[in-house]
Amino acid sequence: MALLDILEFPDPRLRTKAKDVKEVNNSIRKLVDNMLETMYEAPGIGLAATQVNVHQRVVVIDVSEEKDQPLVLINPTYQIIGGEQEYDEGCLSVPGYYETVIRAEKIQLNAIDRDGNAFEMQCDELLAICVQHEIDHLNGVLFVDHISKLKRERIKAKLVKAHKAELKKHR
Ligand code: GNR
Ligand code: NI
Repeated sequence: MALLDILEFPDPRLRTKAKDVKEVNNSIRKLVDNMLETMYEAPGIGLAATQVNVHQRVVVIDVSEEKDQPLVLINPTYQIIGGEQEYDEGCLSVPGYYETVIRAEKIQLNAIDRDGNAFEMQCDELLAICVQHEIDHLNGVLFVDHISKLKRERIKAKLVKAHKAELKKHR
C-alpha cells in the first residue's frame, strides 16, 4: 500500500473530467486500496481519484465514527430524491477552508463495488453530502464552486501564496 499525493486548488488538474472505469481489475483495486489508506491518513471522510491525479471514476468514503465502514464507489451516479441541507464543507484539496454549501438531503446512489458488482443505496445526512462532494470532484467541480466568486477568489489567492511560500522553503 502507498500514500498518494493530493492535488490542491487551484491546480488545473482538479478540473479534469474523469472517465468511466471499463473493468474492475487488480490495478483498479490497488488504486482503491491506496486511496483508502490516503483518506484515512489525511484524515478525511472521502477521496476522489481526481484528487490524486488519476482521472477515472473511483471514489472512497467512510463517514463512520469508528472509521471502519469503507465504501468504494466505481462509476457512481445519483438521482436526487428530495430535500435540501446545508453543511460547512471542507476539502483535502482546499486545506484549511470551510464554507457553507447547500446540497440535496436525500439521494439514490448507483455504483459498482470493489468486486465489480453493481449496487444501489439511498443516502442521507453526511453520507449524501459526501457522495455529492466526491462525484463533483470526478466532474472537475470543487466545493468552492458552490460559494460566491469573491470568497472563492480570496481562498485561491491565499492558497497560491501558501504554495509559493512552501516552494521557497524547499529551494
Ligand atoms: O474530509 C472531508 N470532509 C468533508 C466535510 C464536509 C463535506 C465534505 C467533506 S469531504 C472531505 C474530504 C475530501 O476532500 N473529499 O473530496
Ligand atoms: Ni474534496
